[in-house]
Amino acid sequence: MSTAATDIVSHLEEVFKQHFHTKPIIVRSPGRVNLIGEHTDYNEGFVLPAAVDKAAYVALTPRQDDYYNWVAADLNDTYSGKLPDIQKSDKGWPNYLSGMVQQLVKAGHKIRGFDCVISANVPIGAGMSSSAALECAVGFALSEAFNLNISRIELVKLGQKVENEFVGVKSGIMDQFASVFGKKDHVIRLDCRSLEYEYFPFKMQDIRIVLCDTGVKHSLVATEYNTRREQCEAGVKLLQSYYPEIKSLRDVSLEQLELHRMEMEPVIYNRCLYVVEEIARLLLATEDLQRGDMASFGNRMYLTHYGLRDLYEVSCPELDYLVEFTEKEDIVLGSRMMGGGFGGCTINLVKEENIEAFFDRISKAYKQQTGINLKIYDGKIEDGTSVIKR
Ligand code: GAF
Repeated sequence: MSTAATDIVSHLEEVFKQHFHTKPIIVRSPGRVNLIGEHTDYNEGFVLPAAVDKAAYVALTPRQDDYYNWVAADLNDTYSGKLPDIQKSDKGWPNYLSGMVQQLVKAGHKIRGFDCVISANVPIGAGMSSSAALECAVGFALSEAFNLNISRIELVKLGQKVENEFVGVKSGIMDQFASVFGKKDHVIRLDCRSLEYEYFPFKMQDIRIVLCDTGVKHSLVATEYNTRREQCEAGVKLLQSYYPEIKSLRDVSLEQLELHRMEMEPVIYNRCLYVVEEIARLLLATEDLQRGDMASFGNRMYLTHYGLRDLYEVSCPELDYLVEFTEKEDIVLGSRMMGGGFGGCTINLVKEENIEAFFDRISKAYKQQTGINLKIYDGKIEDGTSVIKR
């Protein structure tokens, strides 16, 4: 374990001891980066994520009654309830946990009450999927503690349902999949239709994944996200009247889209165009990766960003500034906004020899432009969900 992880686990154990008097099982589930393939998962396309070394940690023990007690160690906050009653909370953070409990019960898994402490070092609101990490960590801890034998893929699907049915975001499957199936020094190419996946080595001596956190999270993220999904579905619906075999944008070719462009509202056409291009772009980017052509991979990341900015319209001035700065200064191989959008991080591929200059120049420029201190994270690729201690 890294020093940061060891520190979190000790803190978790300490807080657990203060609140409850038993010895918990401790599990972790990581946040994720996504190299390319954004907003393609719910269109049944491909994604290329990886789990990172920042994770949600959960310490948990079963109780003999039906009370469940959550403690958020980082927030010094608590939340309790009694099964089978599960309510949404205005506090926000308990919903990712309660939502998982609800899904487990709905799926017929037998659980009783439990005591649980959580802590995380995945930055919240940075687009690195702190919520999926929490959901999967809690689901995994409950599975282990109550011997539920939940498979990894079931855990992923339950996590997605928490977002879709409890939290209210119609998100795809990428975040939970990356958190649970992550593999050290590998990216995962996931086919979001069949859920078949392949690991690709991503350990390069001379290239680092660097995340630049804008420090902003614009409002309406969930609403805008759900709207994008509806717009994609509207495009599919129109095309289905000509091509009944089409099930999602994954099945649409550029030629079909162009042929029916005039029948679509421009905004629907733009959304569909971005997704169709991005699915094709990811497949080419994976070939770049296999050939070790990271310059070409990086160029495709820029194209993804322009698509997200101009066609899909999920970027924001802060993200655009960071990406455009790297391009103007010609200091990275590739850069783009990452995740759902409207704030959070950019993901950058940076040559080792340029790392210091990159940190220095981009931090100063961003501060001058926005007044915000840029937070920079190392996107080190780690294993997915695991038990740390029993
Ligand atoms: C968010 C969602 F949770 C993912 O499912 C995915 O759609 C992503 O935005 C955009 O690619 O992280």
